[in-house]
Amino acid sequence: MRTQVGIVGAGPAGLLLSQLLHLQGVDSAVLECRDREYVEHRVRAGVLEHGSAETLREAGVGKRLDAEGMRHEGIELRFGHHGHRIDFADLVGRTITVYGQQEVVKDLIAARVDAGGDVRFEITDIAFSGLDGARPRITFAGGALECDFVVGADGSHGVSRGYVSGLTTYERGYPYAWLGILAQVPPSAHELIYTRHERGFALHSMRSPSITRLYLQVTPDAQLEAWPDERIWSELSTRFTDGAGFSLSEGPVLDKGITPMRSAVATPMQYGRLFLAGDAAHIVPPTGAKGMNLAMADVRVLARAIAGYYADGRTDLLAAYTDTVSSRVWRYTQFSWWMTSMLHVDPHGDAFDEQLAAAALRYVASSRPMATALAENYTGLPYAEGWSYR
Ligand code: RFL
Ligand code: PHB
Repeated sequence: MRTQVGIVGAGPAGLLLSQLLHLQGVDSAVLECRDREYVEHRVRAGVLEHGSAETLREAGVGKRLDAEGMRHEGIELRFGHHGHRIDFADLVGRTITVYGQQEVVKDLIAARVDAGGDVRFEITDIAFSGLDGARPRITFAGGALECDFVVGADGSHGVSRGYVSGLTTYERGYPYAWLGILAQVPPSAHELIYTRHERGFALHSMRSPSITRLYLQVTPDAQLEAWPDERIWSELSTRFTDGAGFSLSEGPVLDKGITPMRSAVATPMQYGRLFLAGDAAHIVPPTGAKGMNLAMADVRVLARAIAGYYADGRTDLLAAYTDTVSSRVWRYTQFSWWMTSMLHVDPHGDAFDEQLAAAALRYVASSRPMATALAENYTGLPYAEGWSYR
């Protein structure tokens, strides 16, 4: 079997790449180890930057996003018993769209399948060979695929990154994790609320007018068994309510999970004919809502570079891939680290750390330039080549 681009992983990165390549006449096959049901129901990110929403529209998968996605013009930061709105529309003239990652994944799979695209599920034991030649091969249980290029879009636990020789990984762990729930109850506010309470961080988000998404800072070793629903609601309520004249609506919990927090950037993001995209190459803690957006930004650059190779025989865009994407990767790595440190309570921190975090939050709440910097990063930096994909 042959294809032009063999893509490992049917997450936002792999699927969007396959779709963007298709629009430019380049064939690909997406190989995913899980089944379709699993990837379409994995609850994860929820915030699309201005540019990610535009990219999805340009990729031809904007219909349900426009009908069901919730456009937000700002977020609230809550600390020291007060809430402060960061007005994105006013500060930077851009907005975000709240739309679940699993919906993005469903839309992209449907588009690929409708166009006769090759997306294969439950493909296991993936291995690569010949990456430094012109005909790399992907082998897997029961088959093999010969390609011109291999893309590792297999997330943080994937196998692709292990094939990049001379890889350096820059990493930072954090002394906390997020416990996230999805609840069958209308959101308690119209916008996202990021709260720093003395007991720890909490986030109010949503998926639809009837589904709320909530997160709670917990210790990195926290176990779900220690967090029955009543304890979660009680802790969320304490952290959100704190003198703010706000009451949190409760409802049946539909999904529950604990996510460790980590920053990591691997470089180079390529080796021979192999290119890494999305979480396979870098991880950010979720506080800045950047992971899925960064994955999409990588793929825009990669789709252009691969299309440039087929259309004009260009190899310069491919050679420059790591350098091209690195500045956004590090910008968002710094932003995500900053949001995370400012909003969480470090269990090993002292009173000095506490004062620093409070000072950082007060500065954002009181200074238009600082609020603008937050808004600029949160709504997303423009792509180097401008907003439009084509
Ligand atoms: P994914 O989505 O992990 O997809 C990788 C795919 O590869 C498959 N795979 C393999 N397939 C074949 N062979 C193998 N050996 C394989 N190994 C793995 C996997 O099954 C999977 O289907 O990576 P991708 O496409 O790079 O996308 C990245 C995003 O998923 C991730 O950055 C975000 O979810 C992060 N994130 C957020 N990002 C945002 O932009 N905004 C947010 O609001 C946001 N919130 C979040 C988040 C992540 C969270 N968790 C659970 C990690 C909130 C949370 C709680
Ligand atoms: C979400 O809705 O899942 C979400 C929103 C904002 C974040 C992280 C996750 O920073």
